[in-house]
Amino acid sequence: MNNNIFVAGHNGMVGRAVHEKLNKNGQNSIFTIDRKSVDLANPEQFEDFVLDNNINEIIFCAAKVGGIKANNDNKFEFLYQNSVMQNNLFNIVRKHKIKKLTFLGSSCIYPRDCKQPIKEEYMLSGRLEETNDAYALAKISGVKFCEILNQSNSFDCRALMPTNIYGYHDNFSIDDSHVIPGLIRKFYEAKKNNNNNVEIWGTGKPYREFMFSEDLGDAISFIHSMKKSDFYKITGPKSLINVGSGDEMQIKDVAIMIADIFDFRGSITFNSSYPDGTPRKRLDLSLLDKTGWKKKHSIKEGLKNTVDWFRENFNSIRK
Ligand code: GFB
Repeated sequence: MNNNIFVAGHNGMVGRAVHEKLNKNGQNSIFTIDRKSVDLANPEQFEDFVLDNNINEIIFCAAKVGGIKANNDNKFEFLYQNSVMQNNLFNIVRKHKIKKLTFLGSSCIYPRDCKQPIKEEYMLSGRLEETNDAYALAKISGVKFCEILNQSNSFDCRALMPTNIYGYHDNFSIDDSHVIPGLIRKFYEAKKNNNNNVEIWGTGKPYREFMFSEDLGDAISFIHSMKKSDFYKITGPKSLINVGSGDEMQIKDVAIMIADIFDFRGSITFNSSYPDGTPRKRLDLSLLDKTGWKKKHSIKEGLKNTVDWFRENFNSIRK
């Protein structure tokens, strides 16, 4: 049977990567919609869209996302907007017996001082990191909805927890972005303006695991298309699976890599009045490995591709 798959959030970095990947694969009908036409926070609009298009599968990449500062400064919005969209999603999945859902969370659902590498079973085993607890709580509720729905055999809700993502179509603003797009923007501006110093937030000591958006898009479409029995054999009914790259680095070293791509020869300073966030969140990828999926890009390639894309699209991108 041909499937009508709705990729929610196709204008965002991750949704775009998934959409492009599915379009290349080509066996199913892929549906997308702009926020101006259908607001996923509006329950009637969301439900009508699903019914009008006979949607029977959803890949849910729509979310309010941002870096450490955006998350910390706007907790209400991060909790509220993500909760409203997700509550509508799960109500629709349940009411209309949507055949398959792939839901995306984030590695920040795990406790701040979690044992490393982080296994899926560690969710809710300790306190959350404060800079992103609001976003994390919304995502934890999504994981829980998946688990609850999967208690009935008629549902198939897969909860994927990606690590820190970067890539094409990211948000390259200084204030709201994640670290890689933020630093790309800073080194680019410094080079352009002959500025000899770039300031990094925090101490530069935390570790992060970074994944290129094209690899995540590939992983999501791979996992979404797995047979139900094969997927649950790996995850069990909880359906929670980490998605990462294994490319873990200290922030200061990422800064040096980006500086090198720009051939920046000035100094890098650290402003510890900004928060570091969680010290480390390396994902355990044993379950992902069992699916047979493999990443295609090293961090070096991913960063180089992203910087090239940023340079080419500087005039039209979100800043
Ligand atoms: O990427 P990032 O904002 O997110 O920050 P988190 C990672 C680390 O980079 C932190 C440091 O230690 C920052 O202090 N950093 C250094 C910078 N310079 C910069 C800069 O110019 N911009 C930014 N943004 N950071 C987010 C969560 O946490 O991770 C979200 O807030 C989400 O909820 C996402 O889960 C994956 O990794 O700290």
